[in-house]
Amino acid sequence: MQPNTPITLGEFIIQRQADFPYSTGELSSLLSSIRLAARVVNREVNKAGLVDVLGASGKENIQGETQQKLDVLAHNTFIDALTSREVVCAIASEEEEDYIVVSDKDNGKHNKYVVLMDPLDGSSNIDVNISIGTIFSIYRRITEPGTPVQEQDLLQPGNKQVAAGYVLYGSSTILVYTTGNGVNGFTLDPSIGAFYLSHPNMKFPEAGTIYSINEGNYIHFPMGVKQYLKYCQEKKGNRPYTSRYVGSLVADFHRNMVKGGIYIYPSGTNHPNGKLRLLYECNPMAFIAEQAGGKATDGFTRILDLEPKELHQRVPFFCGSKNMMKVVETFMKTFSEQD
Ligand code: P6P
Repeated sequence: MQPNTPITLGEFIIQRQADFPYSTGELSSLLSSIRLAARVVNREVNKAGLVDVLGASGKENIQGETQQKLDVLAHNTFIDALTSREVVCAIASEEEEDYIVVSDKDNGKHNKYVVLMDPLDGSSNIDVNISIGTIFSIYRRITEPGTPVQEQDLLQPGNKQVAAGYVLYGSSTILVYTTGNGVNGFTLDPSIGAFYLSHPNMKFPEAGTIYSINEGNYIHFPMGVKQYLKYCQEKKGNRPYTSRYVGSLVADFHRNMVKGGIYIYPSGTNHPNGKLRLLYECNPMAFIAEQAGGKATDGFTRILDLEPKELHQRVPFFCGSKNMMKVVETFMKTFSEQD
């Protein structure tokens, strides 16, 4: 190993655990299981194109095995990895209507954490080779160890998260996460399956010029968003705004966090509560955004303070550089009476 080789994700998790002397290692173990599943999903995502090239009907993969839809495969991979480590009592996934009880037993391990996740967000982009992502959110259970898991263990406000992160399967694969002490990004070296610290202490630039929104929905937008877009398009000066929208939340979010920008999926006449899910898309991304010095609201209220009502609840989502968020929220407040 070269002397200046960056620290691996595994070493980082252990190092950070040492920072918490009372930590008993379960969260570290949980994060390691996510690391393992990300490597497996990355391998399958990178093969997806090959299946299409071989003209497989999508029913068989190149080894003749039954081809699972990639998002179901990602779901199963993360579920298997999380349930094998005995530190998770329940899991909620975009792919399952109800949450999965892993175990109620109080064996001193099982009773600690719940995980909510979108195993493969933006999977409609797979067949056009556009980046996709996994999003995860981690809480401590509320109910007593050894008692049955209840919905309240899953329906917690985002401000109770103990960790959150995403995996972006892009030109390279990067795992970005926070445990409430800043945001760090780890890039996968697929040749040896190690994630290396490539983006230490990530910060949203306070200002930015990129806005990410599906302008095809313009006629459905609230007046505040329509006026904000007008402002962006008329903004003169040496840094005019740029529209960048991949159609994959993790890709748009990550680019905006690196370069400075804002992502908006507002409510509209076609999406009365917006499209994105509060528990396993907005809350984890909002936790990361705030830890990186950014901001996330539903246009009016901090995402992390929203009280969840049901597992797959949708909310409007505005997230990004603080200065851009201030401007769009001013438009939302000013024009909210006109909707
Ligand atoms: P639209 C993908 O389906 C997703 O949940 C996000 O990843 C993405 O930002 C958004 O929906 C795209 O939605 O309506 O613009 O196609």
